[in-house]
Amino acid sequence: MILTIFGYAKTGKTLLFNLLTEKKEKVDKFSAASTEFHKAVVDVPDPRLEKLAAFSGTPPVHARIEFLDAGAISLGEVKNSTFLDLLRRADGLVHLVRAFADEEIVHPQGTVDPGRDIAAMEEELKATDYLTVEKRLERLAVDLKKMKSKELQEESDLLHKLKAFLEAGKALRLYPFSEGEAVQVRGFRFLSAKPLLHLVNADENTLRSHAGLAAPARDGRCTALFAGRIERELLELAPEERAVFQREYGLDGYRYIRDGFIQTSYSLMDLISFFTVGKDETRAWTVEKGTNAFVAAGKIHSDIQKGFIRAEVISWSDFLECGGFAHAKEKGRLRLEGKEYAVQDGEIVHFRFNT
Ligand SMILES: Nc1nc2c(ncn2[C@@H]2O[C@H](COP(=O)(O)OP(=O)(O)O)[C@@H](O)[C@H]2O)c(=O)[nH]1
Ligand SMILES: [Mg+2]
Repeated sequence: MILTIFGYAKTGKTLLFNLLTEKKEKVDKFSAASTEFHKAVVDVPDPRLEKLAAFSGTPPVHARIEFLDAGAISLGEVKNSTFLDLLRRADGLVHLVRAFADEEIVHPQGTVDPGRDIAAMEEELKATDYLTVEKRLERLAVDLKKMKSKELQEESDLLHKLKAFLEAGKALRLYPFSEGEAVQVRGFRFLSAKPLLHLVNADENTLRSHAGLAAPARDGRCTALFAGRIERELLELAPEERAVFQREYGLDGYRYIRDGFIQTSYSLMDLISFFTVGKDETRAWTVEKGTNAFVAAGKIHSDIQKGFIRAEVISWSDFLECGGFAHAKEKGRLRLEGKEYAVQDGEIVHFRFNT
């Protein structure tokens, strides 16, 4: 899974990237917006997996996420091709918005106004898709004049609908694509169709005043708060000291980005984790919510899917409470499920299959 971080210059994107990936890319105040980008693949932290691995005595294998720090964007500039590609590649977009005050750091729009920036960036994504649609429609019009084609005509009809949808100011993630249509437009990798997280980078003073901006995931969009600089400073302290300073900043219940971010993105993108506990490894797998046992089996290995008999299922906490598979079975806590069973977040699944 790929998540791309983007936003105006100097919103703390690279700082966020560093916190998420434990990298040490340069975070700077003055240099002009750079066009370089950063990339890192990280393990998805999951305390449940760690506990299961400790119990089973096999090494934990985490799910992985690739983070791209796409660098700064100016309005009307998404069309820049390298940048656009970094956004298009993503399974989800993270828009980092500035809400921290700092007179030395110039905001490209002159003032700090996260609500305005959120709206502007959403417009930008839609405008980029609009251009894509328009360009393709022009091409199709030329081709359709030369020859009749049912396929091209269907594409043209659909794109006209999308164009109208965008003209009405709506993001494509709200468009009711049929399964066939979704396949038809997949190649365009529309930006306004991607799950979108607005992450508002505040400081200790603005954190509370912007609390109202935080909104849970809905329709593939959500807004969350982050306190970049304080977080980086706090992480440099020893844990005991950290608690003291956190209290001093009035951030007692503050959730560190490393802990909260993944969960926020998983719920935004409707993803869940299930686990396998085996002889060689204890492993986390990421699938879309509602994925059935048969599809989940295929995620692990096509042979497991082909020979699928049943899935033995138990929640991770029941598994630990019972003391492993054998005891769970004795106690009747292990469930037998068929192909159609929708795997739930945090379940351990043991597939029985014919070889
Ligand atoms: N005061 C303050 N400064 C921050 C915060 N987050 C980032 N910065 C500063 O903003 C500048 C730009 O940060 P950087 O991560 O390089 O921004 P980018 O251009 O979005 O990648 C650096 O000087 C950071 O220290 C914050 O929460 N508060
Ligand atoms: Mg940067």
